Amino acid sequence: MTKTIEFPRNFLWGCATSAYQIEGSPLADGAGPSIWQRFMHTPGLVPSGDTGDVACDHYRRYVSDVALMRELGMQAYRFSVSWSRILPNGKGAVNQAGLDFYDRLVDELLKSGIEPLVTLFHWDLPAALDDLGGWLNPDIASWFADYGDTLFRRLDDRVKKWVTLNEPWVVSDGGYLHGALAPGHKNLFEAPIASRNLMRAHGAAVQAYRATGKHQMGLVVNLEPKYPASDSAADQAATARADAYMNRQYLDPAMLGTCPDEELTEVFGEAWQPWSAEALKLTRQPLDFLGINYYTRSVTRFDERSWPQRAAPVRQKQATYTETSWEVFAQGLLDTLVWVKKRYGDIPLYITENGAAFFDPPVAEGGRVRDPLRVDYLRKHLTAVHTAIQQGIDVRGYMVWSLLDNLEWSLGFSKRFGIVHVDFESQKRTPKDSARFYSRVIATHGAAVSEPPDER
Ligand code: PNW
Repeated sequence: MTKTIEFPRNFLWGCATSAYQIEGSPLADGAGPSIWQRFMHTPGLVPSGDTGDVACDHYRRYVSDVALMRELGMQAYRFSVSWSRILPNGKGAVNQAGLDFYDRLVDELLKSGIEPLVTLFHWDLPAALDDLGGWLNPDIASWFADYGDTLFRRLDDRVKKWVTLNEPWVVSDGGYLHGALAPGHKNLFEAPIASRNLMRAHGAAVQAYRATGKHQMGLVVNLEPKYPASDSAADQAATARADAYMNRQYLDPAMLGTCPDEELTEVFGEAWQPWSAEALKLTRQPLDFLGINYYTRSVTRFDERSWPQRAAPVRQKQATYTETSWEVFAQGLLDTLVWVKKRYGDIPLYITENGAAFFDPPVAEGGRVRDPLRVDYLRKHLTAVHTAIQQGIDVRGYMVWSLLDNLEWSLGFSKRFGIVHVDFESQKRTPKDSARFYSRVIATHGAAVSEPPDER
C-alpha cells in the first residue's frame, strides 16, 4: 500500500514564469530595451535565432492566461517585472504605461483568486544600465532599490509577497563568467564583482522595502546539492568548492553576513576579493522567506580542466536525464531543504521553481499531450517536499516551472518546460497531462501525488 499524501490546507500551490521568457512585445508602450532584447538580436549569439519579440505573447494575452490558471486551480502565480518597462533607462523617468500593465495583471489575478508573487529581477537588466557597467557598477545597488521602490509604491497594496532577485548565481556564472547568457561576458575578474553587486542590490532593495512596504520580502536562489564522487581528498575538496561557488556564495551573505572566502579563493585565485564588512552588512537583511529553485544535483569530482572550479559533474549511468541534461534526482530536493534548515535556521521556504524539459509528442487529436516523464518528475519532487514538511521543515508552497512552454533563454523555444503546451505559430495553449495531474494534486491537497497514473 502506498501512503496517502496530504499537504497542509494552507499550502500555496502555484506556477512560475518570467517576463522576457513569456511576454513578447518587449518595446511596447514606451518600454526600453533590456540586455536580453539586445543579446537575442545580436547575430551569432543564439544558434536558433529565436528572440523574445513575441514569445508566448503574454503581454497581450494575459487575461486569457490568467483564466487558464484559474481553470487549472492555481492559487498563486510567480511572475517577474521587466525593469525596462517601468524605467526605460533603468533609472530616472518612470513609464506609467509599463506600471499599468503589471497593475492590470495583478488585478486580474486577484479577481481570479490567485495570489501574485512578484520578482523584481529575473535577468532582463535595462540595456541603458548595462551601458553604465550593469552589475559591475557598484551604483547598481541604489538603482535597483529605487526601481523596487517605484513598484512597492504602486503595487504593495495588493502584492503580499515580493522577491528581489532570481538566481544571482546564474546571472554571474552565465552572464559574466561563461558568457552563455546576457550580457555575454567571459571574465574571471568580473564574475565575483557581479555577484557582490547583485547581493548588495538585494540588500538595498530589502531596506527600501522595509521603508515603504508592509508585507513579505524574500530572495530566490537556485540550489544544487553537491555530492562527492568518491571519498578521495581531491573529490571532497572539489565538492566543497562547487558548493561554495554555486550555493553558499549567495545564501551565506544574505543569511549569515559571511562569505566562503577560503573556497572562493581556491576557485577564483587573485580574482577573488573578500567582501567588505560594509557590503556584508548590507547583504544580510532580515527576510520573510527564502525561495528555492531546484532542478537537479551534481555528483562532483576533481577535474583539472574544468575552469575555474576544477570540479566537474559525473554522469550517472542509471539515471534519467532531462532535455537540458539535468539528472532527475528528487532526493536532492529533500537533502537541500534539510541543509537549508540546518545551515540557516528556521525560515519559511517556498519552492519557487521546479520542473523539467522533456520532448513532448505533438498535440494529439482531441487536444491531449502525453508527458509521462514530466508527470513522474513532479510526482517524485512533490513527494520529497511532502517528506520535508513531515520532517518539520517549514515549506509553505510550491511553484511549478513553468506554466507555459516558453523562451528558454539562449536555448530558444526548443526546450519545453511548460505544463501547458504552446503552439508558437498559433499561440494556442493546450494543457499537457502534467497540467491535469497538477490540477488534481491541488484539488486533493496533494493526495493525487500518490494516485496511480492516468493510463487512458
Ligand atoms: C532557471 N543551472 O534557470 C530560471 O530561473 C528560469 O528562467 C529557467 O527557465 C529555468 O531555470 C529552467 O532552466 C536556471 O545551471 C538555469 O543550475 C541554470 C541553472 C539553474 C537554473
